[in-house]
Amino acid sequence: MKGRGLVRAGVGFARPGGWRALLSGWRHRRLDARDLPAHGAVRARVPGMVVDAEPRPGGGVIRFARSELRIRVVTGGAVFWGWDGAGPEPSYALSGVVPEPDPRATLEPDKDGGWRVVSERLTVQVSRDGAVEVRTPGGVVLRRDLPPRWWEGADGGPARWTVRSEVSADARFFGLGGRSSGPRLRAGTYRLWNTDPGRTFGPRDDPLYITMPVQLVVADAGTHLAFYDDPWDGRVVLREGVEGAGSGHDRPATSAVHMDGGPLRCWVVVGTPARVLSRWTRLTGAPAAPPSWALGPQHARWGFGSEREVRRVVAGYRERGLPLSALHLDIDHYDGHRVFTVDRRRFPGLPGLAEELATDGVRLVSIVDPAVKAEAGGTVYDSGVAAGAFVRDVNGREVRGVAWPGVCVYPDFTDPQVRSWWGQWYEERLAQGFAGMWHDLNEPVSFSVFGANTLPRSARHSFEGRGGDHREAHNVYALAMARAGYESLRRLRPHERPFLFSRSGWAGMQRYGGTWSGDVSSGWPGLRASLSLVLGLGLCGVPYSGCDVGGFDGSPAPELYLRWFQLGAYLPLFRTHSAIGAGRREPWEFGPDVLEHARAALLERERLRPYFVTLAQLARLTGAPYIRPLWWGFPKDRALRDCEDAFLLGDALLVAPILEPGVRSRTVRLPRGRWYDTATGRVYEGPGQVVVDAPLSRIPVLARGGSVLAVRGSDGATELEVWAPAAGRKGGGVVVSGSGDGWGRAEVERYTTRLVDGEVRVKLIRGDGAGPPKRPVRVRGLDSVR
Ligand code: NBV
Repeated sequence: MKGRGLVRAGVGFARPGGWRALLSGWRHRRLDARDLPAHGAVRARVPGMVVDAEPRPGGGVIRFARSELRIRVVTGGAVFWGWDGAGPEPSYALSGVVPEPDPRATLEPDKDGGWRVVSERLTVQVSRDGAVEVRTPGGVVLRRDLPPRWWEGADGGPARWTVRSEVSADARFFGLGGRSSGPRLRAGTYRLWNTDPGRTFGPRDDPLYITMPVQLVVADAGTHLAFYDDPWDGRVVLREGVEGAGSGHDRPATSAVHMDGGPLRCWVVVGTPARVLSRWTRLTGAPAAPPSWALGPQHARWGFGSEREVRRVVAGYRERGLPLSALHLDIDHYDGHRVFTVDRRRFPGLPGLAEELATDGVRLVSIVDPAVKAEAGGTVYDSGVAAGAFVRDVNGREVRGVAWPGVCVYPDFTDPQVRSWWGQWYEERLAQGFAGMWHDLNEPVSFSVFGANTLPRSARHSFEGRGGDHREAHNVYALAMARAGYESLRRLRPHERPFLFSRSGWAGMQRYGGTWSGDVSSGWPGLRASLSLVLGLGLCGVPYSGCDVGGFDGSPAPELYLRWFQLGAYLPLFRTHSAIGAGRREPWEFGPDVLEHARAALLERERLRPYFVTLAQLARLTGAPYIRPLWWGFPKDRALRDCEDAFLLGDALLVAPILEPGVRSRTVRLPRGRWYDTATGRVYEGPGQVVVDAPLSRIPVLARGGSVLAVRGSDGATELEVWAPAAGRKGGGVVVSGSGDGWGRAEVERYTTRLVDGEVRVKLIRGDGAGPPKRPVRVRGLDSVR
């Protein structure tokens, strides 16, 4: 980690703080010293030897000398196990309904004195001393958790625990939230503590705003996801495996999870990547599908500063014929940086401005910070005090921190009443004309000159009435805030799908909305980090995200801006944004060539809008992220597993962004099948590597032979773009439409494609057979194959 030193510096903007941040850091440290038990001398505990076992639905309880293990296989290929009596609930990650135990799973003794739970899709083998293996029905070991160790807290403090797991030597790790290097996670230590890095970040900065104990493991033996459902602070140490290490034996890849407290419980989901994500999002909740306008191009800036400037920028888009779907207002539109207020001098008529922009098809989105200025007489503060909404210390006194408005207090979103209290304030935002919410600084951040830039670990939280402290609440703070916002928007605007995205979060955050990169640094490494982050989050079940196109700070060179823009156009959240004092990010600010190429990217994004709508709905229905690593359909292809510089957009497209300066062509690794360069029509056969052109005007995008994708035709109606299948091969695709921005039923159309006598036949699959497509069809690529 570079320079995560004592004093945090801004990037062309000054963070507030000074003596306040110094004092606040010092106070937080004092509170923790007073209110948290110190870790005394402790001895490690292991489960000991097996004693007996008792069947229960889906598995059973296996008792050991010093612990007990509950195992429950649930329907559809997932298994839960919990040590020391831990059950699946309470959990902030789960969507509420714990799936039914699989009635066919049976608990059986094994010949070595251990036990196993056998089910249709997996077997869980438990050794006499408490190692837990997950095996395929064919007996191949996917994961082996060695017996855990606990360190009981002296003075009744929480027990820390460690689990070391082995997976096969060829396995690759993905996930752990939004990480800046990857998406493949190399050997190293990854902390599980949501963190504002306090400055812009690049590829090696870790941790960042979203961490989660979710690992996706892809190996020849199969794919699985392991989730240790524990929000406490912790770290994961990954080590890569070595095939044929010493005397020809493989050295397994390993993961060691160390947690500072909380339950030791784990969910494992096995299957193909698509199945795993589907199962995972059924457990933790379907990803919210944003309204279709949130799939269009968006623009933000910290520091528009006035209504006049907003009008000027929006007019700039209109006059140049550049599509724009939403414009985001940052904290500079607040009165003195106070949440749920408006600076009336600079923004005298917000609802009117919103109406005016709406006539241009532009929605307004508002930033929402959780910290509330601690000032008697402040409307939000007074109402929060009356509602008992703010986080307190052990003695019941408000815990104060420092954020943009100055000295602040923090709502306790783990309290259901506080969530409803907070939610009422969204009415104020809607009344100002905002159509969507952008949650920021919810790690949560309290500026500090030293120590952690968050709340003290001893701060008390409600935990739905159970009680707990910030060590447990920290990582779920933003998730619970997102819940407050989402539920309130649903109540206030019951006929509209909420648009909400949040900088921080945890497992399950997709239920309420999406996220974005946060303050990615403006440079080529930042561009690469953005892609890693978005891909990695998708594999954790959070499909809707994007990055600050152009980077948050500084002034990107025109080429960097353009390449970033061209990548951004294929990410779910496509938004230009930058810091106060940073250079401009409007496409016309980089010269006429960049403007023309950016226009092409914007128009292509709009042409693909029906495809993005389809992907948003498919993410909701199946958990499949919009953008996926190249190995998605071929997890056994090792070359694809290591490929990090290209991705699939849905089933149909492969996008190969340019991530370095001066590059005008690049190699692209292709998964199996036929691929067309969508710009030149050239046809390629995968698997393999090809070199494709990447002039400044575009980044390479390839279409899969046989695919069907929904695009916007010149008359605005949705039509089908069909890429010719290879002779003798079938293809197909799905179009989901019909739900607009509301809750109407999404209609799913399934198509098949075939090449017959040199013609492409497209059929709509219906319950009673197949029929003609419902929409105009445009066949592409046929010339290349004739
Ligand atoms: O609200 C100001 C910024 C925002 O523009 C950015 O996108 C967030 O990630 N915010 C962080 C707070 C200040 C950061 C220095």
